[in-house]
Amino acid sequence: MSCKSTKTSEAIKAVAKFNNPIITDKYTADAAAIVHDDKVYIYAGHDQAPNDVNAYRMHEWLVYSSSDMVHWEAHPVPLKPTDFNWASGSAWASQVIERNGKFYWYVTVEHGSIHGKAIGVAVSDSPTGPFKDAIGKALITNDMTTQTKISWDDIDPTVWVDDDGQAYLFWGNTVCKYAKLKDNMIELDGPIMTVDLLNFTEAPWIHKKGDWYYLSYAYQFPEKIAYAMSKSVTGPWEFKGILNEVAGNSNTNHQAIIEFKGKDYFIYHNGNIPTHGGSFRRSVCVDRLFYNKDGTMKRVVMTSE
Ligand code: FUB
Repeated sequence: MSCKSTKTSEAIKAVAKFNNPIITDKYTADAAAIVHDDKVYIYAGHDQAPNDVNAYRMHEWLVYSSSDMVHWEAHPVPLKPTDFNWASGSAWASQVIERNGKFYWYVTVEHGSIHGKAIGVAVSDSPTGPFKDAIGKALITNDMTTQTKISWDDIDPTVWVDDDGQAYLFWGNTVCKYAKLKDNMIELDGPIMTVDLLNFTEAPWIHKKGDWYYLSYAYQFPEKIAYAMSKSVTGPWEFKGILNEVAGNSNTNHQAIIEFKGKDYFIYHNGNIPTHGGSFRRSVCVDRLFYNKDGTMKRVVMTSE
């Protein structure tokens, strides 16, 4: 993997560009990130498609950590779809969230016996694992009865724990869905609702800054990242525009937004590794994110631009 630039968190101030992509020894996609004990952890799917295969081949997720957003440490493979004995494969997009001293990892996988993608949950006492299946079955399965009637509409989970302790799961392709989670984080607690978002494709991500909630998502196809804002995690959401243009050489994009040591970061992927990089051999990147005084986010300037 690449380890670039100077040491310590002071490097964050000094480095204007991140020499993207930040990981170059493996193809990585769909990064989610958390901050824990002064470190950032990035969880990514491993794009393993051979150079002559233009299809997703994703057999494991990876985890990297950093104290300065510049030097990234690779940890042992923490989770695979085969760790869910009801799943058949496909390490698609995921998100880890910490609650009550445990780390819950919400993942997209292919279900082994119910046609289509499903969402599972793994749990660990450590952000780097080992993680194990927390339920023994899927949290969300595809029932082909929703508005989209596609087999991959139940993908891309993101979880938000609100200030009152209520946790919410957002997910979806074509239609953005959400539901409350019980305190145990492994059961839904109420009906599945939908959010009406302009040109929603997939990849919802919830974050909060001040008293604004942000719902960013992959918009159209090839995917840009757009976002909406609200004063409540349950909406109503107001569309605010494009945050990130189509990232180089990849039809998909998938974002994570975090604040770390007083600075805001936009984590995403592109297909820019020379020769074989592309939509099925993607690479995680990071760039700074800036807010306007009214809470809206400035368009992210990718260092590859
Ligand atoms: O990596 C597989 C799928 O591509 C993800 O689940 C989507 O968000 C898109 O990035």
